[in-house]
Amino acid sequence: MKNRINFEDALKLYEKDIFELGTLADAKRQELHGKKTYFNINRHINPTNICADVCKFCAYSANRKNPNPYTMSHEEILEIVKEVDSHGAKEIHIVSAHNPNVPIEWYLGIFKKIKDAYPHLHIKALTAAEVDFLSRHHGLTYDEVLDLMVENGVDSMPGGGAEIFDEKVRDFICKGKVTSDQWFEIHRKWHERGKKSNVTMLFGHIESRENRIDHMMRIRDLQDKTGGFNCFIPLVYQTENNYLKIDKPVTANEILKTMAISRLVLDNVPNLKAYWVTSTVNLALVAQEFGANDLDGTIEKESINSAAGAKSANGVQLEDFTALIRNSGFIPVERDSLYNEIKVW
Ligand code: V47
Repeated sequence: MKNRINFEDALKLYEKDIFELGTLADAKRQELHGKKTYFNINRHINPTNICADVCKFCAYSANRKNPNPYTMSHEEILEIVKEVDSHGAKEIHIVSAHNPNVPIEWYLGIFKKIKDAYPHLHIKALTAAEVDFLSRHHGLTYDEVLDLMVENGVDSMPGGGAEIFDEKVRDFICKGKVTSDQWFEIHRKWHERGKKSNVTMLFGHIESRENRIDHMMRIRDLQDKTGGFNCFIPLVYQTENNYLKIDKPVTANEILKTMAISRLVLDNVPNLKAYWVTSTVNLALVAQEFGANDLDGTIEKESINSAAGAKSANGVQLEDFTALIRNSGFIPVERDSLYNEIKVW
């Protein structure tokens, strides 16, 4: 592609004045999406917090700091889905810890049960980290796990488990979990099945600016080959209740610059999500001026980031959310999980 930003130039963008950078990212956003800001009506379900892996940044898994292990039954999960379906949710986002005590049927059978009862709901489920765990724990290849996902009704994959792809940082924050190469192998295989996925980046902990740019470049490379990523989601590290000792949270200035740079570097990824759960709603609204065109959704309940201090445990009200987007000068557009427009609010 012509005029692509290379690694060195991307890094230099951090030295620009924040508003100048915002203007550049906004131009790209406007070219792709105008003033539209997408969101969906969704529900996050986190069915177990028992985890075979130990990620230093995680406050969600049951461990010494958070000793409240739980594993939901399929009936409990279906009860939640029934309720959220009645509220008009269009997407169920299911992400679990890596539970070695349940059969693979517990992980996969629930998707089929949801799909059979609610064929209109989009199931976004299983991060590449979970796929890797299921493959290792149950002696299956990645292809076998991915085929089982498709057979059981998973529609798309969330972007979790990406963390930071730089191997040195990754080894420190989440040693033993899916490697960066494996993470990309799983998403490549998923895309080869004609399916879409998202990709995240966990930042604001021990990683450097170089590590962030390297992360973006690796995403851009796979996207050139498959075109399967719908959305890039920079996740702001939440500092509470976990084993990474980071005293100073990353500044709003650095968050907005990182968002803007990702909009410019990831020229082949159509959507940039400001995930209000980790950035706060206020900063997510400002991020609309710095390249972000998607604010995730109403969520209803969230356990992973709220365990680490985010104010997201109970989601956000639809009317409040759309009013906030509109009052900040953007057009709230409800989308489905594949970014087809449903309704302008
Ligand atoms: O991979 C864990 C992150 C992710 C912390 O695909 C933390 O649409 C901040 O991937 N501070 C799971 N983040 C959530 C996720 C996601 C969320 C929303 C939308 C989508 C999507 C995907 O949560 C994990 C990890 O990177 N996480 N602990 C923490 N202390």
